[in-house]
Amino acid sequence: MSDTIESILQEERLFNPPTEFSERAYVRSGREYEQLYSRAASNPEKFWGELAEQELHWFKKWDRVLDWQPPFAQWFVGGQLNISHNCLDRHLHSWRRNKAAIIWEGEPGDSRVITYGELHREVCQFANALKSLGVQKGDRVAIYLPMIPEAAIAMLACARIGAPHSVVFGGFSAEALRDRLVDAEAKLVITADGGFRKDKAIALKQEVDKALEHGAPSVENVIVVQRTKADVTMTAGRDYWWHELKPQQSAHCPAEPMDSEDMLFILYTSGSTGKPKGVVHTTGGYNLYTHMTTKWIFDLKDTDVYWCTADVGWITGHSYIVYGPLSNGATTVMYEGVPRPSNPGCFWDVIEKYGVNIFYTAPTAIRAFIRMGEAIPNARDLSSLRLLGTVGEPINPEAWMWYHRVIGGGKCPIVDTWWQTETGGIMLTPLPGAIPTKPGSCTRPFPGIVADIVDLDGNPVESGQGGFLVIKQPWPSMIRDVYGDTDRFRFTYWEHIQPKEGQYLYFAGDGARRDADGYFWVMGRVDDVINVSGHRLGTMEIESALVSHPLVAEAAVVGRPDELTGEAIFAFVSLEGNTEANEDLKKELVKHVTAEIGAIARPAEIRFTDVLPKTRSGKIMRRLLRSLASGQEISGDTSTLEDRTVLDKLREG
Ligand code: 6R9
Repeated sequence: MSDTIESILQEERLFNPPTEFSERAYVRSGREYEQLYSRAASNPEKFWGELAEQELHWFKKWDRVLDWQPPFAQWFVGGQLNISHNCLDRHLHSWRRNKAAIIWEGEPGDSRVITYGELHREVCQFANALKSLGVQKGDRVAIYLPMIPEAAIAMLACARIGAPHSVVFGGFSAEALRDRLVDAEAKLVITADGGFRKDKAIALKQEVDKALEHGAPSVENVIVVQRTKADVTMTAGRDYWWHELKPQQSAHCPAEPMDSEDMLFILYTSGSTGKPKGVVHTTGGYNLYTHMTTKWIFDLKDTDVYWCTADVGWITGHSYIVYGPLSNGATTVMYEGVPRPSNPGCFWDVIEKYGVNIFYTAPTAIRAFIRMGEAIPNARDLSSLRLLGTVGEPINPEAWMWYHRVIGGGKCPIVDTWWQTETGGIMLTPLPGAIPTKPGSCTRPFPGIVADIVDLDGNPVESGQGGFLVIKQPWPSMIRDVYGDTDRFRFTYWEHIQPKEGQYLYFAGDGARRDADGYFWVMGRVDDVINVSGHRLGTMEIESALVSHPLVAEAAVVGRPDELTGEAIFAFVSLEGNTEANEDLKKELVKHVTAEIGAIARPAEIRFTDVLPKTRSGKIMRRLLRSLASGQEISGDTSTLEDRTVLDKLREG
C-alpha cells in the first residue's frame, strides 16, 4: 500500500432537501445536525447512554456505557436486553400489535402480511422448536434460506433464546456453506427445500445435504421450510420439517436476558484471498446503533412503508430489513424476487402495490434499471415514494441523477450510505432533511462517528486529496472480533495505518477524499487502485467518467501491467440496451474519458461485455477482472461470485 490517491473527477451539482421534507423530518436542518454531531463528539458516553435509555428496553441497566481497550470495545457493560424483545414484545402493548410488521411478496406472486402480534407468536413458537432440538444459549445456528418470512422469523427466534445466528446467503454453493458451518461450528441448520430465483426453483436442502456429506461434524439437526415443494431427502432423526415441528410448540417463550456484549450473530464476509472472515456482532450496541440509524437516516415514521431490497444473507438485510426497522416498530417489505427478463418492472410493481414510501437499493440495481430503459418505471405509479437510498458501492454521479429524476420524480432526497459488514450500521450518509446532497458523495458522518482521511502514518491528508478512510473512535455497532481468529481481527482492521502516537485507527480498505465542504467521496477499494506512471487512481472516478457517456450502462476498470507506465487502464464496458459495440465507439469512449477527467485516465484498452463478475450483493469483483486483463489464471476465493458462468463468458469475449 502506498500513500495517497489522486482525485480527478469534479462534481459540482448540489441538491437541497425539499422544504416539505425537512419540516417533517426528525433532523430538520444543517444546524440541528451540527448540534447533534457536536453533542456526540464532546461526550459520546452521555450521547449514546441517553439514546439507549430513551429508545430501547433494558431488563437491567448498564454500569458503564463504554469500555475501550483498543481495539476491543464493550458497550453498555453490565446491561441486559434482548433484541427480539425490542423488535417484538414492546410493540404489542399499543396499536402496533395489529400493524403490519412484514409485508412479504414472493417471486411467483404469492404474498403474506404479518402483523407484530403474529410475528411475535411465530417467533416464540419457532424459538421453542429450536429449544426442543436442544439448542441452547451460545449455540450457533446457521440460516440458509431464500427471501421468505421464515428467514426473519428464524433470526429473531435465535436472538430470542441467545443462540447466535450465522446467515449464509441462499445462493452460495454447498462448499461455501460447508466452510461457514465448520468455521462457526454450527449446531443446527435452518434451510428450505428450495427457493425461487429468476423464474426457476433452486435447490437448497440438497446443498445442505452435500455440505454435511463433505463434513460439518458439528451439525446435529436440520430444519426444512417447505417453499418450492421440490422432492427432498429427509434423514430420520436429523431432519425436521418446519411446518411439522413448529405448530406443536407453545407460543409462550420469554426472551432470554442477554448481556449487552453477548454475541448476537456471525456474518461471513469474503476476503479477496484466504477463507472468509466471520464478523462478530454483539447485542446492545448493535441494537442501539441500527435502531438510531434506521430512524434518522430513513426518517422512518409509523405511517411509512419501508422497503430495502437487499437479501437477508447480507449485512444490509440484517440491519435494515430485520433489526433496525422492527426495533422501530416499522412496516418492512421483504421481496423474494429480482428484476428478470420475464418481469423487469417487478420492483416498481411492488412499490405501486404496497405504496412504498422509502426505497433502499444498490447501485448495481440502479445501473441495471438504466439499461432496461425508463419506460418501465415510467409506466408505474411511484408517487408514494418520499425517500430513496443506496448502498453497496460508490454510486456513479450519472446513475445518481437518473435515480433522482426517474424513480424519485425529482422530489425525493437520496441517502447514499457508506458502511460495511464490520461497521454493523451506516457510518457516512446524509440525514435527508438536513444535509444537501451531491451526486456520488455519501456526504457526512452520522452523529457519533469520527471519520477521517489519512495517509499511512495516520496523518490527515489535505482536503481534495485521496487517502485511507478511517474511523477514529469506537462506535456501538462496531465489529468485536473475527470469529475464532483474534489475530486476524487485529491485523486486518487495526494495523495497516500506524500512527506514531500509538493511537488505534479502524481501517477496512476503502480510499476516499473529502472536499472543501467536508463531504466524503468514497473512491473504491484501495486494493483496486491503479498506478499509471506513478499516479494512483481510484476505480470509481474513471468508471463514472465512462458511465457518464449516454451509451454506457456500466463500467469496471482495472490495471494491467504495462512496460512504459507501470500499469495501464483496462476498461470492461457494458452498453445500454441495443447499442452496437464497435471500434468507433471504443475510440469515442477513450475520447470521452480524456475530455471528462484528463489524459492520465485514458483507457489503454476497452473490452465490451454484457456481463461483469459480481458478488451476490452486487459488487463488481475487480480482482477477477484484473487477472483476466493481464492474462493470468484466476486465483483466490470465488465462492461469493453470483454467476459462475460469467468468467467463461468474459474469457471468450
Ligand atoms: C453495507 C455493505 C462494504 C464495502 C465498503 C465499500 C462498499 C458500501 C458504499 C460503498 C461507496 C457506498 N460500499 N456502501 N462504497 N459508497 N455508499 O455493503 O457491506 O458487503 O461488507 O461491503 O462496500 O467498499 O467497504 P459489505
